Amino acid sequence: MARCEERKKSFWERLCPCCCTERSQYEPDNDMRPVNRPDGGSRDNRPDGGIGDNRPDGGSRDNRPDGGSRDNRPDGGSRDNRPDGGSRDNRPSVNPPSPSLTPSIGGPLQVQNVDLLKQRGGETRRAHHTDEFEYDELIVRRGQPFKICVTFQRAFNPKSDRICVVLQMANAQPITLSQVNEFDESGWACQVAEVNGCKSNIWLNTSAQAPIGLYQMIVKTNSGEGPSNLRVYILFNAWCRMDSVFMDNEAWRQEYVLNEIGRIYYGTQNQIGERSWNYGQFDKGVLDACLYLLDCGRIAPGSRGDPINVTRVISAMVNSMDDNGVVAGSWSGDYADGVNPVAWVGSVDILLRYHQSGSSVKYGQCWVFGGVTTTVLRCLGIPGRTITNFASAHDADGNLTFDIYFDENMKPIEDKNRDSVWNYHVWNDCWMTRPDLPAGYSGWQAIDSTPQETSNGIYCCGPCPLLAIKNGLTNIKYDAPFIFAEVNSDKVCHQRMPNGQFKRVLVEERAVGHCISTKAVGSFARDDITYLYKHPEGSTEERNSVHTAARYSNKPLAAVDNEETSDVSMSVESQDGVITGSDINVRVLLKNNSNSRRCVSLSLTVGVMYYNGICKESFKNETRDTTLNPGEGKAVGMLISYAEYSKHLVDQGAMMLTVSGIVNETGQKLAKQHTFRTRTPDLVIKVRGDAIVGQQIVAEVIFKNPLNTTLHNAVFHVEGPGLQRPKVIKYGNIGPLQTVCVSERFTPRRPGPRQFIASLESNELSQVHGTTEVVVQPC
Ligand SMILES: [Ca+2]
Ligand SMILES: [Ca+2]
Ligand SMILES: [Ca+2]
Repeated sequence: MARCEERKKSFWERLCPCCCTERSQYEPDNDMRPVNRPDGGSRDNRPDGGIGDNRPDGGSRDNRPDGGSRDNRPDGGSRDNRPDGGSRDNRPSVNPPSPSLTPSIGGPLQVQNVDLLKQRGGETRRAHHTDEFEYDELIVRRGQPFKICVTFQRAFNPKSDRICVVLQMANAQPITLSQVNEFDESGWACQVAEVNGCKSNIWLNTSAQAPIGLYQMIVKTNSGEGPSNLRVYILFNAWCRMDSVFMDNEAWRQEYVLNEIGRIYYGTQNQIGERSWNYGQFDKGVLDACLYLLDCGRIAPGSRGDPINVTRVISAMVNSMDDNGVVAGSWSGDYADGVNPVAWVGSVDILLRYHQSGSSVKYGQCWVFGGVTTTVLRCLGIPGRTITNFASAHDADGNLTFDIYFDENMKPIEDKNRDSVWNYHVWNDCWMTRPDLPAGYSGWQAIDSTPQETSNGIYCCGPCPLLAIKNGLTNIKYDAPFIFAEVNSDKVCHQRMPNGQFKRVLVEERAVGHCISTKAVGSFARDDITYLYKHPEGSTEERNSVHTAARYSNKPLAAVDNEETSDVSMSVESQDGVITGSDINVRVLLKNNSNSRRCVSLSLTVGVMYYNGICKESFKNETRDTTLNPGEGKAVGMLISYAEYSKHLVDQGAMMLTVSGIVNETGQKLAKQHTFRTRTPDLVIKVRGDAIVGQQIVAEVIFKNPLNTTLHNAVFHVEGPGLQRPKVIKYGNIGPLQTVCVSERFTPRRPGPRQFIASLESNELSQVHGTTEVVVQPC
C-alpha cells in the first residue's frame, strides 16, 4: 500500500522532500506556504521535516562552503536536492502513452489549449521554490523539469504525432525543445507523458545554463501551433547541481535565496548597530523590475545565463552613475528633493519606483545599494547576502595603503587626504562557480554596488572571490586590489618635512577591516565572517597576504622610513551607547614604557563625520601637554557636550577624534583616529489582534523623542513582505521629549512568520527604526 501511494505522487513529490506534502497540488496557495521560514527560526515545522537539519552537514559551520571546495564533499551526491535536469534518477516518471488509447483519427494534431499549471501553490511552483512570488505567471528555475497540460482536438498518437515547444526571450533567437524519450544533460527538450484522452501531460526541461528572464512559449505540432500568449519566467537554480549557482545546503538556500528579510549592520566596530531590511524579492512587480534592470544594463540575452556577467552588471546598474541605474547616491546631507537614505526600510519601494519612472531613485548610501543588490540577486535566484565591513578603507589613489598626511606639527592636511576610512561600508557576497579562474575560487564572491571607483571605466566592482582577497591575490579578477584595500590595507601616516618632502612616520597594520558581519543563516544573530576575508591580524599569514598584494600590484610594502625611539604608547577610548542628546566622554590613554621622564604634546580634534570617512568639519580642538614619569600611565580626558555636537550632527551621528602628538625628548610621533557615535532610540511596534490572511489589523508604532528640542517634519516609513506594501506616513512635528503613537491598518497577504518594519526621519533626528514579527495564520 505504501509503495502504491508512493507511485501516485508526482515525481517531484517523490524526489524533492522540500516539496513533498500530503496535500493536493490544487489546494489554495496560501496553504502551501512554508510556515517554517528560516526567519522565523522554526524550520523543524516544515513539511519536509527540515531536511537540511538531518543531513550530515546540516548547516554546521565547519561545512560552510566558504572556499569553493564543496564540490568534493562526500555528500556531494545526496539524492534529495538534485533537480539536476531530469537526468538519472530524477527523470520524470513517464507512463508511456498507450497506443491503444491513441488512434490517429481525427486529422492532423491541433493544439486547443495549454494549461501551464502555474498556480502559486501548485506542484510546479512549489517544486521550483517560486511559490512565494506574488505573481500568477509560471516561474521556474532552470535545469529542472516542469509539467504542462496540453489539450489537443484528439488524443496524441506517439507513433505518428510529434510535438515541440519553442521558448523565446525578447530580442533573442528562439530555442526549440524537441520531443525526446529521455532527457539528457543538454537540457532543452520536451517529453510527452500521461496521455489521457485529448489531454497530454508534457514535461519540459531547460538547460542549467539557460539565460534567465521572461520567455514566450509556443507548443507546436506537425500541423500547427497553440496559443502565443503563454509566458514563463526562468530563473537561476541554486537547487540544481549543474547550475553554476548551485548551493549544496538547504538551510543556506532558504536564507540566501528565499529569505525576504535581512539585517544590515552599521555604526562602528565598538558599537555595532543593526537594522532590519525588507528585501521583498517576491513582492508583486519586483521580478519585472529586476529584469528591467538587466535590460537597462544592456546585457545581451545570451549573456544572461552567466552569473559572473549578471552580477557584474547588477553591481553597475544598482547605482545611478554611468547608466541612469536604480539608486542615486548622495552624501551631502541635503535630501530635500528625494528620500533621506536612512529612511528606507527595504528595496521594494525603490525598485518599483525605478521601474515605473525609468529614472534613478533619490537617495541611497552604501546600505541602500547593498540592500537593493541582495534583493536583485535573490529575486533572480543567485544566492546573495549583505555584508558590513567596519573601518573600511577607501584607497582612492590605488597604492593599496590607507594614507594620511600630516604637516610638520602632525596636524592632518585635509586637502591632501584623499584616502578615507569609512566607519563601516556595506557590500554583497554572491555565490557561484568561477570557470574563468584557476581552480579553487568558486564559492562566495564580493560585489560592491556603491559607486566609489571605476572598474574598466564604469562604476562597478566584482565579482571577486573572497579567497583571493584573503590571500592578497590582487591579480584575480575582478577588482581584487580595491576590495583587498578595504579590508586589509596598512594605515600609513606621512609627515611633511621642512623641505616639503613626506616621510612615513607610522604604519598601523591592524587599523583597517574589522568585524565583517552578515545575518546568520536561519536566525537574526550576527555572523562574523571576517575569517573569510582576511587572516587574523597579527598572524604570519596576514602579513604574507599584504606582501603578496603589494607584489602583485607592483607597489612597495609600506614601512616606516626612519625607526625612532618609540617608548610611549597611546590608545583612545570613548563611551559606547550614549543616546543622542547626552554628553560624551573620550579618553586618551598614554603609557611611558621607558625608564626616563617623557613630556608629550598632544593635539585633540573632534569632527562630526559622515560614515564614509569624510569629516564634515572639526568643531572642537584642544592641546594638552602631559608629563609621564618612568613606567607611568595617564589618561587625558575630554568632554564633548550635546550643545557642542548637536549643531553639526549628520545622519549617522558619528564623530571622529584625531589625536596627534610628539614626545619632546625623543621626537616620537603619535597619531590615532577614533570614531564613535551616539545611539538613536528604537521604535516600538505593537500589533493588536490576530493576524489572518485577508483580515485587516492594526500596528501601533511608538516613539519617544529623546531630545529637548522639537523634531520637525517627522515622517514614518512602514512596510513588510506579505504584510504591508511600502507606505509613507507624514506625521509633522514632535515636541521635546514627547511620545507619539502612529496607528497603521494593514491586511496580511501571505501566511507564516513575517516582519513589520518601520523607520522615522526628521530634520533633527533620523536613523530611528524598529521591527516586530507578525505570525500570520491562513484564512
Ligand atoms: Ca551605474
Ligand atoms: Ca592609498
Ligand atoms: Ca591588517
